[in-house]
Amino acid sequence: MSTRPRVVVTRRLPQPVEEELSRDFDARLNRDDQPLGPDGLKEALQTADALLCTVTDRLTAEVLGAEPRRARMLANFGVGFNHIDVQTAKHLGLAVSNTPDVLTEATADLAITLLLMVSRRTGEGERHVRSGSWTGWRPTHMLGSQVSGKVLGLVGMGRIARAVARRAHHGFGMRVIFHDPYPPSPAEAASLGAEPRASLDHVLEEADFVSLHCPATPETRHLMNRERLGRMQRSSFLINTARGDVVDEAALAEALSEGTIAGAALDVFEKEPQVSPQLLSLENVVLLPHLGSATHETRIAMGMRALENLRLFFRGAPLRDPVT
Ligand code: 8YV
Repeated sequence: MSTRPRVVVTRRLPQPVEEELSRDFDARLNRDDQPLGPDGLKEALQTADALLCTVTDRLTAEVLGAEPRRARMLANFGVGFNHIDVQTAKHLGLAVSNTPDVLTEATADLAITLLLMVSRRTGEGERHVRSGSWTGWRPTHMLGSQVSGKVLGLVGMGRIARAVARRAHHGFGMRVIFHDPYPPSPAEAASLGAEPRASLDHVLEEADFVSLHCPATPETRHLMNRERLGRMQRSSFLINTARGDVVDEAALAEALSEGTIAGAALDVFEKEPQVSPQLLSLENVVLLPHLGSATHETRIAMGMRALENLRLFFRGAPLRDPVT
């Protein structure tokens, strides 16, 4: 019998990560990459010492309560952990870690991708060409909004927002404003060309582009509701690479249809992988399948970071990235 800790890996991971996992642990890999579902997760908690889990695993109080539980640790592959009931995990004495830092640059790149896509109508343009509808160049065809020199409003100013600010200010000459209850130092904000605003409403009212970078918590659920979307300018755009829960998807679809705002670009949704049918029918919204951290380099780095936390835990050392 193996004396190495048993780790259930809930989804397929990049090959180098699976190789290291199999070398250092009694790793139960998920070869066919099907989500485990509540029953599979309960079984994993009952039969393994740790789970290496992802955003597709809903680790609710009910699931975590599976008895008798063998697992002592959840190593989350990802920085966001709103799919884990962290309070219950803490109460049960389950350690939880995440993978910050390593996905900051990739996610910031994707936020900028979305910003450019929605303002320059690139999704629409692609659909136009592929459908064979393009009849040729003309001066008034598919005009979008200029990005350079515009105002970017950041909701939350953590690691990813700062990386977005750097790109926007130093790359596109954008003026950056932000609101965060825990702001960066004035010196750091200045180095990013970013100015604080006293309230979220100030950011919404002033920005040409609003990009969301706050965690999904009970307090931020539907932060972007009908009223707040109404505070944005009619010519402005909403970008979401944070979590779907932060936006009231129905209110957003309404705002986009009625022209309350000019467009939106979303990488995350309230009920992934479902996307509200109204959004699917609109041209002024860009829809991506949760690709924020989806580069080879970043997904390998995320796996290695989860591995590092697992190794530390089973060595009895403090976790590098504890979230409980
Ligand atoms: C991941 C993310 O793709 O890290 C996060 O919070 O949203 C993405 O980078 C996803 O969470 C993987 O579990």
